[in-house]
Amino acid sequence: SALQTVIGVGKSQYNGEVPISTTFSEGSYRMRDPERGTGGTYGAMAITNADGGSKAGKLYTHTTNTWGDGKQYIRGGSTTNANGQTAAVNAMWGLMNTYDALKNVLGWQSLDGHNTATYIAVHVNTAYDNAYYSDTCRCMFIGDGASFNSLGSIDVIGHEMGHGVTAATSDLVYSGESGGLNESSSDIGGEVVEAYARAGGTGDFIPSTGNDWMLGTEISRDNTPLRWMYRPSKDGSSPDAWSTALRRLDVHYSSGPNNRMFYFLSQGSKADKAGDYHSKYLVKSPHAMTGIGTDKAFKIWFKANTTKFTSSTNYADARARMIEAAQELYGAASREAVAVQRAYAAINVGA
Ligand code: ASN
Ligand code: ZN
Repeated sequence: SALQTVIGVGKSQYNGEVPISTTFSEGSYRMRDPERGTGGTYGAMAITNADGGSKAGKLYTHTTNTWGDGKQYIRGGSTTNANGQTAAVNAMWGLMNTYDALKNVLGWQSLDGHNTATYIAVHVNTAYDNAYYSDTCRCMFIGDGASFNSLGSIDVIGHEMGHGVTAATSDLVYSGESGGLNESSSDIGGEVVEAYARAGGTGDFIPSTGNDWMLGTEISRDNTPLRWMYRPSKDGSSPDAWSTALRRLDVHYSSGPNNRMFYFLSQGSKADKAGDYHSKYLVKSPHAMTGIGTDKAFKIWFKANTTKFTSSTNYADARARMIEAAQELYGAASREAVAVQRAYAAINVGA
């Protein structure tokens, strides 16, 4: 595309005023970014307005390059929040950071690694409490929420984009243990992008701090996240460790143990002791371990999911492939490979 990216001002709902990528043509600014993806439906990474429908709708355009007002969109409300631009700002900011984290840290471009552009449609359906990825359009749909606030937080967008990466690579089947791993891969992606964005979104490294290890904290109206990676059972439905019962659970619960594995791999864990029941790091002795940091943990996970997993990979396979990935990246007898083994042992997979 001959069009150049112009940086606009976005008033986001969860991250204050943010710089967002747009282009200018035929008298208006358009929410599209040809520097973060080519081809696809819009020839660029883009944000569209579904305006209460279930289809992608129209590309966002505006007469000036200042967008949104930072407020929750209320359909038919007295303030219509600058035509719902705030949700578009949220989406573009989340997508820019997700794209940059994958490219700058891993050298992976867009969903498929080949820079095929994706897009997000916002204001999908009415009072819609969800967000999802569709492989048909290689795009994402985000609702305004009813019991939640607008679902465009960075971790949710990183999560949905993660489904696109998985669909283009391992294609883990979305049920049973592979479904739990598919979901966990998206939760991992969401938290990693959150850490990346909070560090400024420009480096080539995922920091080990900055994210909260909970999915959907910002979209919650009562401070209750959707999922807790450090202790999945806090949601009342997810197990903290693998068992044979796991395969029958909803994929958003069977993801729990692998989420916890990733948390331990990054942050480490401490041996159980009486009275320490609420520790994030609590784990049965002898599986206490030192974490290797989020950057390395993510590089190992991403390599395993995109080059080693198959559609039917289960928890035991994932452990074996993760050890292989760590050995290839950091050495056969590396502490990183041992840490992967320990992190899986801590969730009852292998010894
Ligand atoms: N938001 C959900 C997810 O991405 C939608 C679904 O159940 N697939 O996991
Ligand atoms: Zn998901």
